[in-house]
Amino acid sequence: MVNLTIDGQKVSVPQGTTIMQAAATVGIEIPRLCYLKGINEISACKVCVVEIQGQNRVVTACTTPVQEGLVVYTNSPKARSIRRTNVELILSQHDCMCATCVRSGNCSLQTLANDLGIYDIPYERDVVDTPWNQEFPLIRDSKKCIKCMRCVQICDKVQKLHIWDVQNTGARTTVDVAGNVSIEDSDCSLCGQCITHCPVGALKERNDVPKIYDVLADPNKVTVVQVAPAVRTSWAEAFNLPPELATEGRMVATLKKIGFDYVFDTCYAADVTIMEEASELLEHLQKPQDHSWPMFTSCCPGWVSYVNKTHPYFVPNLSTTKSPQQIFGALAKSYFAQKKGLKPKEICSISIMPCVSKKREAALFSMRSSGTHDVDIVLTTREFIRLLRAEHINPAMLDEQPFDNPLGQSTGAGVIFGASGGVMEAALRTAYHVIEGKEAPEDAFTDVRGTEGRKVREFTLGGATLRTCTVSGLGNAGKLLDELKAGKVHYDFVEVMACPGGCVGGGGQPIHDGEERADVLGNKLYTIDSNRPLHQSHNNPDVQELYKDFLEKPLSEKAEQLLHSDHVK
Ligand code: HC0
Ligand code: SF4
Repeated sequence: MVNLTIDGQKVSVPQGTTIMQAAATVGIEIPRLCYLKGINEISACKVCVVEIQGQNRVVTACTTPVQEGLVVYTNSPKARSIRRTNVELILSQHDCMCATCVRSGNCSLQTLANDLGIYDIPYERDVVDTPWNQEFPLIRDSKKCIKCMRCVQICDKVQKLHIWDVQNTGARTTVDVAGNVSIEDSDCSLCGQCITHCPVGALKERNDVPKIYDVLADPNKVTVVQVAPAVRTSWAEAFNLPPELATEGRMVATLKKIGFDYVFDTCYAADVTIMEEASELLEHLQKPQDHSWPMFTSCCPGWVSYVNKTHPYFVPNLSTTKSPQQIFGALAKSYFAQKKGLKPKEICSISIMPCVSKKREAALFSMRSSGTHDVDIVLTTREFIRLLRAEHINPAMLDEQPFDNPLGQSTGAGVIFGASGGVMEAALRTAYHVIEGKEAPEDAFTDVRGTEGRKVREFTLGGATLRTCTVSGLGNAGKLLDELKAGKVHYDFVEVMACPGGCVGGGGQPIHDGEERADVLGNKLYTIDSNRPLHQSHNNPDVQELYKDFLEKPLSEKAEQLLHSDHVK
């Protein structure tokens, strides 16, 4: 152990610990901006400077290891003054238009400047302004970039896509798309992890909220909104609602209050996805020679885009079942439209997702089985929260309301889609029922849960062994694909979600700088599953009715036309 003193407190920590980590063990949080634990520990911002007694210098706490006998002052006049200068220099290269910034009120630079009492910037302003396609689902504002390198590192180290890189040198240093290609031509999966790990407003999703106002004001449109599983875990944080008020019913009430005509649940469509995907899996198992192995889930558009762009020879392995978002859209503009005597184009289908990639998925040419876009507008959870605020809705004052029918009732299987392992577990619950002719025990497949990068399990179904693999994060997915290609590993059914931890950790979720919350939010979904009366997609009465009245059976001609895609684009 190494003994030192920080701000007058004795600290004893293992060798190799940084001063920043050592300070945290005694509750001292040293200000920082670029630091991301385990991902970006490069002292780029130099905000975490601390003074060492007896040495006429300051050091960066995030990269300096402790030494025996050090006496550290984290907020001495010298440390504070240098920290202040460093923040002022960062501000001199930053577009400080806070009132019009998407991250105002949730910006680590703004908080630091306020905490340090910086009300003026005593340096010449020098802000880089690079053009960007404002129609692209992911927007980069170079004027806001503080060159902290977090986006570069999260994309390099976790997602291993290497989309961002440093450009230019000296005062003109900035970050841009690597390899001199446009973002549209890059391999970007739109997972949005660079957005949720940016400490400022340099990265954001395209703002589609104005489209909602337009459609709400259009008397010729019927608005139909679906809400993704993960959104119910996080929307209420912005309103500081206690758990007893942060319910699905209150979320529905807010959407009704905004004025949407029908409020439905993506989890219903997730139950339909399972009916189709589990049937596909069984067909593959029955005729193994006719199919590519393993079968991959295809509900995450970040993953589907990744396979298409980086490992296209694996596209035939993707389940042809569309994602719940797109299944919902297709059913809203066919089954639901028919029930209500509406034409597809009279319906505006809106989805609220924890995801940026869903904006691109909805716009794909292949996602127009109703003859028009099946999903017209996609909002992220953050945009949904902004919409609620703009409508000055106070959710705490609203009574709970149920989802509308017939696309609103879901089982716990549909709910857990939002957590890594959820699609796999939901599919296994239904596959077991079909093969064994009875319901699986409640905890039969809980072993696939959790946010580990790769989980390999084996289950016995109908006397045969099914080898499953659940992967989250594109870095882990790339490694898996390479091993599969080299014949090093063999699985039957593989679930991949692009975002670490699955959709609950999605790139459209509320941002908590420096915190990874997929575990906590995933557990909320498992709690909702436990509290649902039904846990298997095949037991959803509304899904049963859909097949009886409209689709006939899974993988029927109509189901294939509306609910399946070859995912080639
Ligand atoms: Fe997901 Fe989904 S689970 S991808 O993360 O499958 O976005 O929450 O809505 O579509 O259901 C996102 C979340 C969804 C879809 C579902 C799947
Ligand atoms: Fe979107 Fe979910 Fe895939 Fe992330 S894991 S890209 S949030 S669908």
